[in-house]
Amino acid sequence: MDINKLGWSTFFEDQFQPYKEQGLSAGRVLKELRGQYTLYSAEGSITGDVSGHFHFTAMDRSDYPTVGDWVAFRQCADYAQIEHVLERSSAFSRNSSGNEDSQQVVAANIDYLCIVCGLDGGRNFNLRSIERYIAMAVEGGARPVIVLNKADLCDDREIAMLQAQSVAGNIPVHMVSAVTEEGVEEFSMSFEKGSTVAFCGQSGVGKSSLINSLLGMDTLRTAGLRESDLRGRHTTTHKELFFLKSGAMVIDTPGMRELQLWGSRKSLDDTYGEIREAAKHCRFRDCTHQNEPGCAVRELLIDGSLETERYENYSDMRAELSFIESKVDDKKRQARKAKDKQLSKLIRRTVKNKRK
Ligand SMILES: Nc1nc2c(ncn2[C@@H]2O[C@H](COP(=O)(O)OP(=O)(O)OP(=O)(O)O)[C@@H](O)[C@H]2O)c(=O)[nH]1
Ligand SMILES: [Mg+2]
Ligand SMILES: [Zn+2]
Repeated sequence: MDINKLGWSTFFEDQFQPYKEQGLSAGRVLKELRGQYTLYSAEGSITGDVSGHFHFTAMDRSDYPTVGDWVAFRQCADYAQIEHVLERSSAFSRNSSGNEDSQQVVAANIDYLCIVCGLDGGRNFNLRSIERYIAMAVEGGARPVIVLNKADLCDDREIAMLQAQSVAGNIPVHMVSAVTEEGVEEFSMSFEKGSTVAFCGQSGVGKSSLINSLLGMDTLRTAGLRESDLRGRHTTTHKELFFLKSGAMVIDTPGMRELQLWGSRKSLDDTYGEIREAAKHCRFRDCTHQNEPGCAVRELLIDGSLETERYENYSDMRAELSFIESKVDDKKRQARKAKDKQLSKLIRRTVKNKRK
């Protein structure tokens, strides 16, 4: 397949030039499983892993390749040794939520992030959770799309649509059913040739089922919800990119329980446009919109044009992101300190040697 059809662009071409001169090839990561990557390049698909040099120079988990990434690799017989990850044009990341805060890149170089919800009457349709996903899509530079799946199980579609639109702003909302396939055709036509679409959302909302209906075959494994609480069973366990006949590409991801935020506060304000606009009229420029006098955001609460729940969700996310920002800054400060120490040691040694 021609790699131009896989989302390759001048943005990647320019970065790849020096590696090309070193005899490396370009490939896109289709799948990652326990450190093994499946790549797609001009010559077809090949598996491999990152080189020793790559391990040595990688600083952070987010430096490693993820699904959707473009990489420069050396071909050794039928094995690929990945030497570089090209800079990402966009990414959907989250906080890896382990003991230490770190960026986990779920999918790279994506044009759209489909936020999939399930209208099955369980907890799989939650406006506050949609807001979190929108903020993370904006943060990573992907266009969010809200997908209301399982329309066949929904008693009042109009209400569900209105609820979704209340958080969507200008973001498109699609009502579909992977089972009856209603709305699926129109939904799939909204992605142009060569674009990459990542699917995210809680387990059991029907991400894999929807991708199966887009592919026109049952490629991906799906499974029913737990009857006791209508929660998903975490059926999908790895991320993978698939090609659609339309020329678009889709990435399936494992369901997440709750999206842990990653990024800065700036994109949050882009998600809540009305808060950003009102904030321009707050008396204090660094107003946190909590209890400062002359806060124009809290005015919106009083006159009812900003819903309390929406405001509270915003405040929670803002606090979460500030916390992460300060931790990341700490990490950077420590890394800089360590480097400075190294450098001064080196200088001392050089001066000493000169004196000898
Ligand atoms: N009635 C109905 N059921 C659906 C629809 N889409 C998916 N399902 C069912 O919902 C269950 C979960 O679907 P999956 O596709 O496995 O969900 P998923 O989002 O991929 O879940 P994880 O892989 O665990 O993250 C399966 O039993 C599907 O058959 C739909 O549109 N209508
Ligand atoms: Mg799945
Ligand atoms: Zn304010």
